[in-house]
Amino acid sequence: MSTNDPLNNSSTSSGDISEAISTVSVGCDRILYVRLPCNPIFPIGVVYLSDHIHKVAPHVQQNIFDLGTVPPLDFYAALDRAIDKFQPNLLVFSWRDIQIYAPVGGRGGNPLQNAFEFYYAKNPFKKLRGAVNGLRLFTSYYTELWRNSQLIRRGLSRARRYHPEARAVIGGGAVSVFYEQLGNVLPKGTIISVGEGESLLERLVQGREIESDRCYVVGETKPRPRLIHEEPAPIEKSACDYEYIESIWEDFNYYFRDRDFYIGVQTKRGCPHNCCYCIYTVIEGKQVRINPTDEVIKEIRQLYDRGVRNFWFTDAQFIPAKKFIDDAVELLEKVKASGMTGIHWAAYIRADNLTPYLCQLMVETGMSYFEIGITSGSQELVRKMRMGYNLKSVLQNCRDLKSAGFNELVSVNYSFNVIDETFDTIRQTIAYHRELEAIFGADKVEPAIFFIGLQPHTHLEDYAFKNNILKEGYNPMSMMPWTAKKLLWNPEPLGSFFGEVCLEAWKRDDDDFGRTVMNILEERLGRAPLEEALAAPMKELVNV
Ligand code: B12
Ligand code: SF4
Repeated sequence: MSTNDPLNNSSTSSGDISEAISTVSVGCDRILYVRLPCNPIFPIGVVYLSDHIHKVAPHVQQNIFDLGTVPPLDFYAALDRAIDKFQPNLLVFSWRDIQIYAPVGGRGGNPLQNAFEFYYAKNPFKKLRGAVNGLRLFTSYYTELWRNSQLIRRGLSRARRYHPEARAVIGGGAVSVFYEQLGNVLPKGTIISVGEGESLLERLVQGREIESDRCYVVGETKPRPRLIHEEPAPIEKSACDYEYIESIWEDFNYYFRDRDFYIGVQTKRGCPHNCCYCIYTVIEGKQVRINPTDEVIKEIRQLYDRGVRNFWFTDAQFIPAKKFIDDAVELLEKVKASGMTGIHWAAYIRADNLTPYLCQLMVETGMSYFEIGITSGSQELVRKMRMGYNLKSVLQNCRDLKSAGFNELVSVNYSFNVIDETFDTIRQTIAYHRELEAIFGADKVEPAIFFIGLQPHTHLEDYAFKNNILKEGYNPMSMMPWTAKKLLWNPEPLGSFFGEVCLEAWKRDDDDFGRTVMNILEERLGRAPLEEALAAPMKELVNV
C-alpha cells in the first residue's frame, strides 16, 4: 500500500464525532435510511431492508431519503433537513458503488479510454490528454469518497442533537466489496456491514448483540478473517409491501415518473459458481435461496399497478444452474398467466442454462435485453477461469432463443487477457463471436469489451498474489496510477498489444468501440476454425 494514498490517511480514520457507543443496549426505533449519492438506480436495497424491519418490528418508525434524487449542491443541506424532520436514532447509510472502471461513459467520462491513453499511447499529446482526464477522474473518485464519509459524519452529529445515543450503520454493494478499507475513512463507532443487512438491522432494533453478524465496529472491533465468506442468514423473502414503502418515502414517485427506469425485483439470492474474478458469489453466498414465486408475482403486481413496466431481476444470476431452470419456468409461467401485459424485463442470465421452452417463455414475457457474460470465446480459457460454461450449449441455446422469436439486442461481454490469453485464444474468441453474429444478425450482437477490474476476495486476487502481480496488503480502492494499472487487469505480455488495439478502435470509431475492436483483432490475427474455439484440451487447470 502506498503511503501517498489518500485512502491510507490515518488522520481521517479515527475522527470520532463524539463518544462512540460500543454495545447496543437499547433497541433503535427511529430509522432513517440514507441512500448515498449514486446514479439514479432504484434503491432496492433500502426498500427491502425497511420492508423487512416493518414486518418484524412494526412499532419502529422509518423513513427513506435517497440522495440519488438530490442535486449535488444540495446534498448536505438536504441531509440536514431530512434529519431535522425525522430525528432518527439509527442512521442506515447505503452505499451502492465505488468502482467506476467501465467501458462506457462513467461518472467521470470514459475511464477505460483515459487510463489506456495514459498507459499505452505513443503520441505524447494523447498521453497528456489521458493524464489530464485521468487526473480529473482521480480527483472526482477521491472527492466522492471524501464527500460520502463527510455526509456520514455530518448526518451522525446532526442526529445526535436529538438523540445523543444515535448510531450509524453502513452497508450496500460498495461496502460489501471494500468493507476492510472503509474502516479507515468512517467515524469511530460506525457499524460496517457485509452483504445482506436484514438480520443485522433486526438485531439493532431489538437491542441484541451484533458481534455474530457479518459486521464490525470501526475503532472497536476488527473484521474477522474471511468475514465476507460467511454465509448470510437464511431469510425467506416475502413480497415487498409497496403501500408501506410509499408511506415512508416522500420521493417514492421519482423513479416512476420517468418510464425509462428499470425497477429492481429480486427473485433469488446467491450463486453457486466460482468464476475466478467474481465477488457476487461471496457477497450473496453460494447457497441459492429462491424467493417464493407467488410472492415475487405479488411484488411485481404492486409495481405494475403503479404504472411500472420495466423490471430488472436483480439476482446475481437469474438462472444460476440447470437445477434452477424449473424455478425460472415457474416464475415466468406465472408472469404470463397474471395478465400483466407490456412488460419488459432484464437480468443477468447464464446462457448455458436455457431450454427451448424457457426461451419461449422469456420471449413471451418480455425479456428485452440479453447479456451473454462468457468473458471469452475460447472454451479452454473459460475453463481456466473456472466459469463452468459450456460454450457449445451457449450457441445451441442462442439458436433456440432466436427460433423462439427473440429479436432484441444481445450484448456479449468479453474480458480479454484475464488468464493465459494468447493470439490463438483471441482468434478463437473471434470465431465464436462471428458465430453469434450468424445466429442473431451482426447488427443485433454488440460485443462489450471489458477489462476485468480485479476485486478483493476473488480467486483472481489469489492468482495475482501467487504470481507477484500484487502484494498482500495492497489497497484495492487505490486509484494511484501504479496500483490502478494492476487493478485494471491487463497484464503483460499482451497488455500493450491490447492497449494499442483499443486506442486504434477509439480513433477509428469510438461510437462502435466493441465491434471495431473485434474487427481490428481479426484484421491483425485472423480467425480460428469454430471447432477449435469449442474444444478445450484437457490441460492442467491454471493454479488459481
Ligand atoms: C443488479 C446489479 C446491477 C444492475 C442494476 C439494475 C437495477 N435497475 O437495479 C445494473 C446492470 C444496471 C448494474 C449496473 C452497475 N453496477 Co451493479 N450490481 C448489480 C448486482 C448484481 C445486484 C445489486 C442488487 O440490486 N441486489 C439486490 C438488492 C436487494 O441488494 P442490495 O442493493 O445490495 O442491498 C442489500 C445489501 O447490500 C444490504 N444493504 C444495502 N444497503 C445497506 C445498508 C446497511 C446499513 C446495511 C446493514 C445493509 C445494506 O442489504 C440489502 C438487502 O439484503 C450487484 C452485485 C451483487 N450481487 O450484489 C452489482 C453491484 C452493486 N454493481 C456494481 C457496479 C460497480 C455497477 C456499475 C457502477 C458498473 C459500471 N462500472 O458501470 C453500474 C452502475 C451503473 C450506473 N448507472 O451507475 C458493484 C458495486 C461495488 C463496486 N465495485 O463499486 C456491485 C456490488 C458488483 C461488483 N462486485 O462489483 N448493476
Ligand atoms: S456465474 Fe456470474 S454471478 Fe456466479 S460466480 Fe460466475 S460471474 Fe459471478
